[in-house]
Amino acid sequence: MKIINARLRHKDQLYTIICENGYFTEVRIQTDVISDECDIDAQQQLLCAPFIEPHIHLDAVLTAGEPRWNKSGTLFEGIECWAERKQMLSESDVQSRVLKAAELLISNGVQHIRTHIDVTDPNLTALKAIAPLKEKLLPYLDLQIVAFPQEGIFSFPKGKQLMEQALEIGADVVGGIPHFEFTREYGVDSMRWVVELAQKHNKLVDVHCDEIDDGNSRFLEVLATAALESGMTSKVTASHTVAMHSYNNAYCSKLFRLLKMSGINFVSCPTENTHLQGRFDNFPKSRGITRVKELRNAGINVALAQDSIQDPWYSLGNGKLLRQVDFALHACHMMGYDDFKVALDFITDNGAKVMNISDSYGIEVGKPANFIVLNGKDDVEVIREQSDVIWSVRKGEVLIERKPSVITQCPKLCL
Ligand code: 17E
Ligand code: FE2
Repeated sequence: MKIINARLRHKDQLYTIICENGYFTEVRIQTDVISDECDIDAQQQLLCAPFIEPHIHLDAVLTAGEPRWNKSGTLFEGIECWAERKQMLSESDVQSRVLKAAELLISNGVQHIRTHIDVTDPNLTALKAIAPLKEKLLPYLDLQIVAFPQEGIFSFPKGKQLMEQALEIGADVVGGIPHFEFTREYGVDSMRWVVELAQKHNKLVDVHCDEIDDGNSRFLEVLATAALESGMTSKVTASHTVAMHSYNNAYCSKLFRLLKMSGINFVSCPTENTHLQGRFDNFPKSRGITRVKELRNAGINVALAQDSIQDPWYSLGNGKLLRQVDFALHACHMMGYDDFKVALDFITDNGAKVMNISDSYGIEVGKPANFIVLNGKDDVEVIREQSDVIWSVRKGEVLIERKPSVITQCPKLCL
C-alpha cells in the first residue's frame, strides 16, 4: 500500500508512506505535493496513529433506561440501575450490544480498546460473552479486558474468587473499586490485593480509584505506593481519580511526589465525570474532573476516555474521542496554543502507554501499518473542527473510508 501527501504530527513536510505485509516499510519526506499513482492520497491532511479508547464499559453499552432511567444522575444510582439490568444479561444480548458499540468506535477511528467488564456476577455472563470477541475483533481492533469488580472485591460475596476466575477466563487487567468497598480498610486491603494478584499472574492493573467527590477518599496513595514498591510502576493505571479535584492543595502537592516516583498512568473521563460528580454540591459545584493539566505538566501520563456509550451512567456517549479532548481542554483550562498543539496525545500516544502497547504503536518503519487520516491538517484544526476520520487502515488494509461532508449551498459573504 502506498500513501502520498500525508502530513504527520509535529512535522512541516509532507510524506510518502509505504506499507508491506501489514507493516510500515518506508516513511519518506516529499519535497513537494505529488500526484503519483497510490492507494491513498491524503491530500495534505493529518495522518496519525489510530485513536485509543482506554476506558469503556462495553458490557453496559446501549442499556440506558433499561429497566429504568438513572434519575439522580449519580454514580451510585447508576450502579443500582446496572445491578437490575445485570440480572437480565444473556450471551446474545451482551454480544450484540458490544458489536454495535465496536462498529461505532471503529467508524470513528478507534483501533485499540480497554474495556472494564463487571465481574460481580456469580455467573460471569458478560465476561464469558465478551472474552471470545477478542479474537473475532482482532482484524478491526485490539481489545484488552479488565476484570472490574463493580460492587467491590471485599464487599461482594466470593468477590476474590470471581476476580481469580475472571483471569482464567481471559481478563488481561486486574481492576478495583476501593471507594465503593464497605470500609476504608477494605479499600486499602483491596489495593494491595489487586497489585499482588496482577503480579502473580503477570497482568496489568487498572483501578477505578476515588471516583467520588470525597476529598478524604485517598486510595490513590495506596495504589501508587503498591505500584512503586512492587515494581509494577507503569503497568498500573488509576482511572477517574475525581476525588483529587477536591483534595486540598497542600496534600495534593505532597501526593504528586509519590505519583511521579510511582510511574503510574491516569485515565480521565471528562464528560462522564462532569455529569456524575458535583451532585452533592450546592453552588459552586465541582467539575468532577481529576487534575489533568497539573498531572500532565508534572510529566505524568494522562489519557482521556469516554467511559460509557448510552448506559445507566451516561446516555450521550457517541464513540467520538475528539469530543473528550474538546471537553477536557475547556474544563481543565488547557486553552493555550501549546496545549492545542499536543492535544491529540491524550487519545493517541498517552492511551498507548496506558495499554502498554507503545512498542507496536505509531507511524514508524517496522511497526504495524495501523493509522487514520483526519479531515484537518494538525492537532489544532482537528480539535477545533472536530474533524471526521476519512480513512482508518489496519495492518495495511482499509477498514473505513468516508467522504468528508460537502456544503451544497451557502451564502457568499467574502469580499
Ligand atoms: N461504573 C463505575 O463505577 N463508574 C463509572 N463511571 C461507570 C461504571 C461508567
Ligand atoms: Fe469507568
